[in-house]
Amino acid sequence: MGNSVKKGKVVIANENQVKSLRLYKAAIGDQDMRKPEIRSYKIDEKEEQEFGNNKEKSFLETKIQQYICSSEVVIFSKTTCENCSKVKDHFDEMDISYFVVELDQIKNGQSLEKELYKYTMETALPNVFVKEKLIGDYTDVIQLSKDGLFQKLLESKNDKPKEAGYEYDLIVIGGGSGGLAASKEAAQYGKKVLVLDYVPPSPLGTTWGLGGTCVNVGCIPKKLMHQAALLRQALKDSRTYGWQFDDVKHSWDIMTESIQNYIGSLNWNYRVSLMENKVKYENGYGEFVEPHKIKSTNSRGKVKFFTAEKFLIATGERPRYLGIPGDKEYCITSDDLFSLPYCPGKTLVVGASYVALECAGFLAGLGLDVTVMVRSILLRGFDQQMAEKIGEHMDEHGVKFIKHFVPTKIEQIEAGSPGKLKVTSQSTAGAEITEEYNTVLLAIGRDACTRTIGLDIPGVKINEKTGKIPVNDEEQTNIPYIYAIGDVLEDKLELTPVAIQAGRLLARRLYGSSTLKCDYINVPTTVFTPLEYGACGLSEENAISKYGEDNIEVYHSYFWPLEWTVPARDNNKCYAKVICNIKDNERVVGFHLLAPNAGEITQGFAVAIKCGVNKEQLDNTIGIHPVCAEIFTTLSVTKRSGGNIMQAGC
Ligand code: FAD
Ligand code: NA7
Repeated sequence: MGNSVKKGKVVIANENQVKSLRLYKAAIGDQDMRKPEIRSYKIDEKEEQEFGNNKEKSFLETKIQQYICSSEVVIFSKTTCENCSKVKDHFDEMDISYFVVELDQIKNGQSLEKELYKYTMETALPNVFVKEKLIGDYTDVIQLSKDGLFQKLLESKNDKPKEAGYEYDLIVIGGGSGGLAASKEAAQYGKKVLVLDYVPPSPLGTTWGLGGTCVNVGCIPKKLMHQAALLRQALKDSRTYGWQFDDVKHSWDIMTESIQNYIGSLNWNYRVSLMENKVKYENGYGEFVEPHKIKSTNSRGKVKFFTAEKFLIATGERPRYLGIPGDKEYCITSDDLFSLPYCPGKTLVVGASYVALECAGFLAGLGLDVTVMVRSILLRGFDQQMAEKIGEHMDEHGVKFIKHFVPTKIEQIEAGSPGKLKVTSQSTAGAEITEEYNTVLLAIGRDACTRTIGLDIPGVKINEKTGKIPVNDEEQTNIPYIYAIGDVLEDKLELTPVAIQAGRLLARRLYGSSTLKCDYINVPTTVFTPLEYGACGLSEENAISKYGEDNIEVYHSYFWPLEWTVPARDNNKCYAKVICNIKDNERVVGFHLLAPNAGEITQGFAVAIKCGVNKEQLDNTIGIHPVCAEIFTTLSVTKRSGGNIMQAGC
């Protein structure tokens, strides 16, 4: 072989192959692929099993395509082949990362080798591909290196999608918090961007408009219903402040209509803003049909196809079901609650994480009879002392808790709006109970929408158990031209501002000159239970396991908001706690607050924590009187001391 790069040296067997090859060539083109971070990696066990079970030619073809696309440098090799070892040693010496497919280490590697031959016409291994082009074998690589052409080839860039035959620079699957932010940002750099958004109806038929979970069935309607519930408390308090009124009633219909009208305006604004930013929007369900090609299917079943150089998966999550008789027929989830056309009545909320407790909190706050069924603990993953205090407060305000039970059967006793349901549940110790409710709301977690979007076609890896997508610190999946952000990510926080930040920064890195990565540390958050819980940084449990109990100091105090003193309610139920790392000048590593408007307060302190605030600086800050947040400037009692933390006066 000569010393030039060989392009498209392929044996064509039949017309179909010509077509698929042409599509493939058009699709892969000359991509701007990043150097993988891992020096070299090999096929894992799962893929090995796939080979064991699948000898279909199309499967092998797809696999070869995936491997060739999977890294800038790809080596098809055998562990027993001398030249293969030499080429790997050569790349190691040159400090070049590569993806190696060891054909003698995978089941049916022989079948793969035969299929590979049709691509390369090379009988001898290794077969080395660089930027998806066949380079040749060991001697070709050495020759290119000697001529200084190998490094040039690696450094060469060509990111013109049209020349490569793509319609778009970027296709974003999912028009929620993350997808919309990323698409608009990418378009700011003059990139041609398509967003696909589609909402498969819930089992009860609920669906909604553009904007994703947060706007339609998450943060926005949740916070507004929380506000509706807080107003009831404010009405109660207002009597001691002199307000007089009779006969106050709440209308579920008016509340949901007002909230849904507002959401409708947000859906419209999103569409307008996509148009203004010249982002193409397609109301279709997206799935990969080829490594660089997406099929979009709309609600009438009409199908369109689109190609792109890069892809962003931002498909979010949908509520999980129990998998017991009657759950999908009769239960609702948060996807249905916020637009429910009738007041849910006596409600059982199943689950004990933040979605469950927030919904239970505002339903009870609206005056409904609410029970929460808890399998184990409240708010898994959050600071458990705070979680317990939230539970106590809800309990004192009328929410019932059934602990250590799970539902086993849901039966309809009476149809209606709402109807009547009989719920059979079993305790983790074995006892069975039954109870009637008008509505059963499941809030038992959410599943990532990744299993039906054809991710196996380009070869994007997901965690098989959770469906979540692992990415590197640049939100890049194992397939270099495919990225993922938001709730689909493995081990990342599931919050709207996190998805938005990750999406924006990704677009800036891909298309601008930015190198800034999303910082997932010290992200503030708030649980909108009746008594709001704001947190930033580590829980006490995590601080102890990270630094050791002796190395942290926990300052804490109860307090009584001035506004609650006149109506004489909830004395010393609000609570503030900061966790400091003693060995780092008492730097604040955990911030926790149970208070009205905890979200507003926590946001400000999150800035301080990001700047590295320590206890002395909190103490030296003059408070604003009389507000709840001033408690953080006067914390003096440590948990270790066991001192009195009840607030006696102002
Ligand atoms: P999403 O916003 O879920 O968007 C994904 C979009 O992709 C959806 O529109 C989906 O229908 C669409 N889609 C899926 N598959 C396809 C496909 N194949 N083709 C086309 N489109 C597809 N976060 C906060 O920060 N604060 C809160 O107070 C808060 N409250 C919440 C309350 C509830 C009840 C819930 C459920 C969530 C809440 N969250 C909150 C979490 C927040 O909503 C999510 O973290 C955020 O929406 C994630 O954004 P995303 O872009 O990853 O996905
Ligand atoms: P989470 O945070 O996944 O929590 C699920 C909760 O549901 C948790 O309390 C679980 O109890 C409970 N659960 C899970 N399975 C069951 C069954 N089968 N029966 C009874 N209880 C169960 O879910 P959320 O819905 O609150 O929030 C998910 C994301 O949505 C969140 O991160 C936001 O982005 C929005 P466990 O503690 O496991 O015993």
